[in-house]
Amino acid sequence: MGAEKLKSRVDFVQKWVVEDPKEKYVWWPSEEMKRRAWVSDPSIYERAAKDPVAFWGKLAAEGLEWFKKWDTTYVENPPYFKWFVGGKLNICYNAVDRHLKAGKGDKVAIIWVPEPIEESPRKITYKELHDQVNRFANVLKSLGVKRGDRVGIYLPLIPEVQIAMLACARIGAVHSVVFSAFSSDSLRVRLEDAGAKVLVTADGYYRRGKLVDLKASADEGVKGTSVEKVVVVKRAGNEVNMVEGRDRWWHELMEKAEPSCEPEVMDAEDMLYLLYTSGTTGRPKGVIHTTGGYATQVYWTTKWVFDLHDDDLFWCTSDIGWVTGHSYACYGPLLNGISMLIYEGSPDYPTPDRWWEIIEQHKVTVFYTAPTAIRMFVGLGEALPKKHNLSSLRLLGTVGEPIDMEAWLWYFNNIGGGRCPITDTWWQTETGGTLIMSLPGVGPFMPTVAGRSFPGTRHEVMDEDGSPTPVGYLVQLSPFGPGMLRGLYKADDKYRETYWSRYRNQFYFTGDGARRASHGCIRVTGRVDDVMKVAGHRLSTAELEDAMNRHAAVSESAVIPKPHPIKGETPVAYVILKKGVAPSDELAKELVAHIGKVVGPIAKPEQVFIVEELPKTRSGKIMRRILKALLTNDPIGDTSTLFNPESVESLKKKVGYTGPG
Ligand code: 6R9
Repeated sequence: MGAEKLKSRVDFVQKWVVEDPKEKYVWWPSEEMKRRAWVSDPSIYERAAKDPVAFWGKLAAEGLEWFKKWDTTYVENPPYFKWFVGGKLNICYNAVDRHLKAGKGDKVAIIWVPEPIEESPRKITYKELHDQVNRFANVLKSLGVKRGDRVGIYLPLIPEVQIAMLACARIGAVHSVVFSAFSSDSLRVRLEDAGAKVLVTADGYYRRGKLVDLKASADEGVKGTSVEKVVVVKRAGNEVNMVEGRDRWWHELMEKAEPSCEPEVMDAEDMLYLLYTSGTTGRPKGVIHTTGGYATQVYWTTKWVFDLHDDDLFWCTSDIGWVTGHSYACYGPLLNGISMLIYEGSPDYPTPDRWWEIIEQHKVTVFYTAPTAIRMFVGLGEALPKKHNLSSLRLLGTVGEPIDMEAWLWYFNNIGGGRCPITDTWWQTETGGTLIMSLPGVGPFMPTVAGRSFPGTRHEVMDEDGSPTPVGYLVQLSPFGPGMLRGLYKADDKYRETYWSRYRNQFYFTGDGARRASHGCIRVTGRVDDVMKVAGHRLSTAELEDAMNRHAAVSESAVIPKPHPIKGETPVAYVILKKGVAPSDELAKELVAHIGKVVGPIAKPEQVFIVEELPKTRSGKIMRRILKALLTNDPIGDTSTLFNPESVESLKKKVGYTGPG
């Protein structure tokens, strides 16, 4: 689609060309959008900035029901800070009971769409959700789970996942959800670190029509951990091995459970959940989120960023195993008492227009997905969405990685019909909720540009020394958002080092690079550390190297993210074999499969190069910059500091380098 044609089709918005050619188009909300939006007055940014702490205090009081009001809104002792100190609440009570009290018990909370088309979608009202959550809370108690205990959740995207999370929150237990496509090894590492007492899992689930035997992975994953009981949801009906005394069926326990469970009175700063995420080391880190601040931030970001009203149907396509699923496919929508849709399966199964069919059928109004999915659909062509009536949509969102111009315009045009603003939301597992975006009633909406700091938060683009600069690192300034992580589980040194050491505890370092854009906006350009985003999934090179080095044939490895037209990035591995091991194509294939098994299928390297040597500095550090340039055919640059500069020549041949030298 030519830019001119696009321009003429968009008549509801005011637009102009800004200097930066990459930001050729800027859209503003229509009058109708402004009228409907919760926020349409841009002065909110200045008002919030005058006293951000008071601003958040007001939001916390308005958005949530507290059992006891807090004594102090914000206390900061960097790199630690607390919100709503002394306040008491229960997030499950706020997400469920409150809506029953308000007479909204019959409203649909969750529409669940199963992958197999023969199965009917399931609708769960707030009243039914309340019943299920109360029962499961009692189930957890009967299994010995107490306030503060950790519960592992390893489930596909079925409503039991939200029920289990809310039930944990109800009794003050800490949930730790593990992505269901992660391997048993990945599960074990997370369960071990969290010291989980109970695991909630399922027999199996469907992915692209194929049955995945989840219980078999769960059985492997709990081996040697502190898990005492396993609750199994019957989802796929596949044959499973139930271990006597350890494993119990969800439906049997639920049938017998008492239907009412008082919500625990939690402190605002009590831990709500752990979510493991990839950092710069081999082991994933347990990001700690607490109750009051997180609830406040996800409540308000859901409401304002997705502009949700009572008649909306919100669909966030993220799996629950990621933070996006936690905040926008569970807590955020439910805290707001709105209806949300969740879909179990693959976007293109059984037909490549499955998503658009779901939007049409259920009349989804606000749709939130990842650029990687959009890029996949760009490749499939415009005809697919055209087959469907997508006129119910009024707002679109993206998350997970920078969105390129082409994907943005395609999404805007073919899914949003040129009507719907796109809010490009920047945030991280660590920030709990989205922090940089454009508000739909305020704008502007610019391809490739995330937007402005959410009212009451501050971000800056800075150089190494902490001075503002047009191109540099993205940092967050005090007061730190209420939904921010409060630490890394049992890894305080790592917490200080990863986020706070660079700017001596003054600013939070995000790990992202960024540029200042027009209209006070920020364009986030991607990670500057060893974190990769592969099809929107966060992985670390160190984690994959660690897994690779555990293979018996491998002596050393380096995993490098390579740009990929659909996935954004894809891992490529350089491997040195142990002495006496003969290289072969079979072995390279086996190493790919090995990563799939040890980490999960999403982490499989696209290529494995078996090499003799890796370029190293005299101090023995692998020069990743060179390994990357070899993959992207960029200039290799200075090799004079290398201990083994001759290694580069043989690597060039190996990877088929065609760059300038
Ligand atoms: C929510 C989520 C965090 C990293 C983050 C950044 C990238 C997320 C983005 C974006 C550009 C956006 N990222 N949203 N980059 N524009 N709108 O994705 O959390 O999995 O922890 O990843 O994702 O690099 O640092 P998480």
